[in-house]
Order: sequence, then C-alpha cells, then structure tokens
Amino acid sequence: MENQTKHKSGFVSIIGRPNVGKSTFLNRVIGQKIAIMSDKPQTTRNKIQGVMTTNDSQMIFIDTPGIHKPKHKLGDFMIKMATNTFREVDLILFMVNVDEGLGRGDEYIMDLLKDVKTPVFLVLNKIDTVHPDELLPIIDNYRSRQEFKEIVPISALEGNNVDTLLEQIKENLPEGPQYYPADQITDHPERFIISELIREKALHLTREEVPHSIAVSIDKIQKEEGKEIINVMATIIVERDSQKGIVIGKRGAMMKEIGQRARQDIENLLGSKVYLELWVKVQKDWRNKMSNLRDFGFKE
Ligand code: GDP
Ligand code: MG
Ligand code: K
Repeated sequence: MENQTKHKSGFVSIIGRPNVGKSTFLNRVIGQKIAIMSDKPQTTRNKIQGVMTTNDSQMIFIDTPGIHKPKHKLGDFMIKMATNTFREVDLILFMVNVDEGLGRGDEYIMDLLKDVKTPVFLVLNKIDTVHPDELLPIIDNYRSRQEFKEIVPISALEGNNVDTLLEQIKENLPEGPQYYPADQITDHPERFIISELIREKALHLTREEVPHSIAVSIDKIQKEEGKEIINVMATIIVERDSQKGIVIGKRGAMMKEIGQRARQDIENLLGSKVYLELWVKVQKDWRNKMSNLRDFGFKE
C-alpha cells in the first residue's frame, strides 16, 4: 500500500525584466489544464501565478512582486524580502529576451541572485527572433557573469523547447506531495471534509499514536463517465517512518481498517458508492512546507 512512485513538487519563481515573456510562458504551460490561482488570496510578498499538475509532479509558479521594476531602486526591506523568497523556493527561472542585449535590468536581477543558493535556470526566450548562430555569444555573455544550473533556450510564443524546460524543472524539484488539487477536483466542495474524515479515522484507530499533525492530501476525486462509483485517491502524510509503520499496521491491517471506515463515511457524505485508494507517505518537512503555504495565503 506504500506509494512507490516518486512524486515531485515545489515552488518555482519566475523572474525577469518586463516584456521578456513571463506571462506568455505561464499561459502556455498552464493552458486550460491547470487551475490559475491568481485570484486567490495572497500575501503581498508572493503571488501564485499558476499550478501545473501532472501524474508525477506539481510545479507551483510564483511571482516576486517588486523585482521587475529595476528602474526604481528597491529599498533594503524589499531586497531582503525578495532574496528571502529566492531562498524559500526550490528553483528560480531567470528569463531574458535574446532579442535584446544583456541590459541593466538583467544585471540588477543577477545582483539580487548573487548570494542565493537556490538553483537558477537561465531561460533564453524569444529564440524565434534570432538566428541560431547568434545564440552562443549571448549565452556566453550571461554565463561569464553567473553560474546557472541549466541554460534553456525557448520560444514561449511558439512553444519551441518548452517541454524540455518543464522536464528539466521537474528533474530539479524535490520529492514532495501534491500541494494543490489537480484541475478536476479544484472546486470539489467536499474535498476538505473527505480529508478530515480520513484523518479522523487514522487518529482514532491508531489510538492517537500518530500525532495530530498528520495530514491527508486528496489526490483525486473522479467520477468515471457512465459509472456509479466515485474514485477517491488520498495520501496520509506522516513525518516519521515509525508513524508510517503504525498507520499501515500488520500486513496492512490498519490501513485497511482506516480505509473501510473512512469509505463508509465518504459514501454517506457523497450519497454514492466510493472506491477509496489510500496511500501512506513520509514527508519529513511536511510541517515546514505547510507553514510556507500559509505564508502564501493558503489554508487547507
Ligand atoms: P512579461 O512582461 O515578461 O510577462 O512579458 P509578456 O509575456 O507579456 O510578453 C511581452 C511580449 O513579448 C508580448 O507581446 C509577447 O507576445 C511577446 N513574446 C513573449 N514570448 C515570445 C517569444 O517567445 N517570441 C516572440 N517573438 N515574442 C514573444
Ligand atoms: Mg507579465
Ligand atoms: K499572468
């Protein structure tokens, strides 16, 4: 019952001067499939621009307000906030426009990134506007000033190489849970109650040997067309291997019991037959990640 697939997730900050193509890129990757979160509550510090969910990964793209206005010198406070953000995210995409030279705006951003340990990708956008021979000197120019984890030329407008970039982003994200629901369940009103029902059963049946801090993420709620049954896929997230052992129980007996009881409650809630698929996963820094999310203005 243990979830063996390595699910990757993390926060990706996209930075770059105005008009380099950040929004075009996001719109392309987010497309129709993904929940656009920009209307959701947020703090002034960071803004979730979009969440891209695949079978085995979730990328949460965030914006860092303030840094795209290099004309105005940022105060120390803003610089501190921006660099704090850069440290908290898992990856930074520094997007530039190959159609323009390395300008002061770019230098300004590279200055901010200087002491940041988070991996930085140099994303050279708008390659459709230059001859391929022109690319190499441009790359060398940037590379001589800063080290980049990857250098990826793309055309956000035409889509060239965008898949490669997404693949490389995924490779560089840590293992982690799906923080946000995938599109098909974004608006499922019962989602939170379902996770609480499962959590309640887990706490109750383990006689609270696992701490209240365990979390339950609902990975999928899906009704197959023409079928009367609703599929629910959920993961119980614990912080230690020992807790995982308790939740699974002898030969999976505890999981089975949690699943059966939770399923009955969920069936009552939804008024439908339910197939519940339950996984357990250890996520050591789960609580830290959750407090990060609260910083972003989201509450589960
Ligand atoms: P942002 O300010 O960084 O969010 O930039 P936008 O996404 O708003 O793009 C600014 C302009 O550049 C728009 O007119 C886009 O259509 C254009 N643009 C973005 N990506 C590309 C690209 O890959 N190639 C070309 N030729 N134009 C692009
Ligand atoms: Mg924009
Ligand atoms: K946008």
